[in-house]
Amino acid sequence: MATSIHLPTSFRPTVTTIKLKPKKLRHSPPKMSTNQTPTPTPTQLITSITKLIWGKSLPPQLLISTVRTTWSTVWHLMMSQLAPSDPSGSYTRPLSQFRTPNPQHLNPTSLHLYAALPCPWAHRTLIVRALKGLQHAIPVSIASPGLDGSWEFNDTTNIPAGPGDKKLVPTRDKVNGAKTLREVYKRRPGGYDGRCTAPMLWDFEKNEVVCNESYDIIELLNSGFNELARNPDLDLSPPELKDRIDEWNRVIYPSINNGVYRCGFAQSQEAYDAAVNELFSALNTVNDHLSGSRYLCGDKLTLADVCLFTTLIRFDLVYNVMFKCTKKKVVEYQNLHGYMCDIYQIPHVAETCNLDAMMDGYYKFLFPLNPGNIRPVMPSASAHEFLLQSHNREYLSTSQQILVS
Ligand SMILES: N[C@@H](CCC(=O)N[C@@H](CS)C(=O)NCC(=O)O)C(=O)O
Repeated sequence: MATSIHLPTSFRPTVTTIKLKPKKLRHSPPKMSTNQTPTPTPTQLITSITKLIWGKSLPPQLLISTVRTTWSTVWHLMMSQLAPSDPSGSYTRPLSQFRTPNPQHLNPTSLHLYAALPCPWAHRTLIVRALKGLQHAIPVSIASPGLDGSWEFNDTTNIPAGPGDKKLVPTRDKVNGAKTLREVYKRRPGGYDGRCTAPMLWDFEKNEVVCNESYDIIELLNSGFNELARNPDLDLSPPELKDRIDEWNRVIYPSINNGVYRCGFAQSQEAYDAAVNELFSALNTVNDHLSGSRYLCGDKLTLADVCLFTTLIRFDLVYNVMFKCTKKKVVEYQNLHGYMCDIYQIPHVAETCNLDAMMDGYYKFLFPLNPGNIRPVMPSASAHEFLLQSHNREYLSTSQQILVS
């Protein structure tokens, strides 16, 4: 039996009906029990509803304008929840709730780090933990993004560990056995109803959130647990560089780290224009500076570099496309790109960079920015092998910093 599809008038240049012949099946179709009605898929359901509303011939103009209005309304609704904005449509990042832990009040042997691989803020903590040689002392559970936008624990995701099988991959919750990160936050005395963000440092003796602000956590990992660290002599925030680190952070955080989010989450053209101009002006400044300096503050890698790196490594993979940071790619900036490869090649850093998990996290889960969930192909210049190419930046250093534990 042939199926007829009637096309709407505007789609009918010469023919009004297309006859589709069903394909001959090579194998007999699976038998279904006669008293079982198969549940329709969401797409079949929507198709049936649209047929009910418009009949067989869909009026495309009406369909398009209806979908446009619905989509845009739902998008604004979702964005107002996902990415709160000020009246001009500029993204305003909510403040973290658990700040500035005092190392003197902490028992380092009862701490557990919750992180997530796509997240640039959590990535900072994984890098500092690895560089300080604290992997054995501060265990980590790695959450994956869930379909409802929250963090969940699932060690059966298909994220490959990558070359050498050494990269971090999602895990179950190793300390609380929770299904979601929200469940962990809620276990604290008094419960919790706020945003359940990663990274989060947890005290499993007190059952309490110690901190959920990445910069506080990296400062703590850098200097708070030297008695346990395998690389205690590495100081990523030495007193003599503190002012310069702060100066760079004042540029990098608003314009680059949060700047890419201000582009991607902008809810007006004006807000996007302001964010994108600020972002690329800051990238130009940093690129110029890096022509004569191996790292941001000279010969020594600091926390400011860690913070810049976690945005750079995601830039061409994700932000350039999905957050419309399109003026340039990092690979087009000679110094920034070499600098990114230089940091990637520091022992243990590449293990914290799961490029597949980063791409999946943004393209497949960050609804509603990519509703089709289609993950674009990885740019070849962002792949692991390319990042291992020689960067020729050693000549910029005059002194040697011991980075390896
Ligand atoms: N200021 C925080 C930001 C952390 C953050 O926004 N994390 C995101 C992932 S990239 C998150 O967990 N979002 C979940 C939510 O907002 O519910 C930090 O630096 O630690």
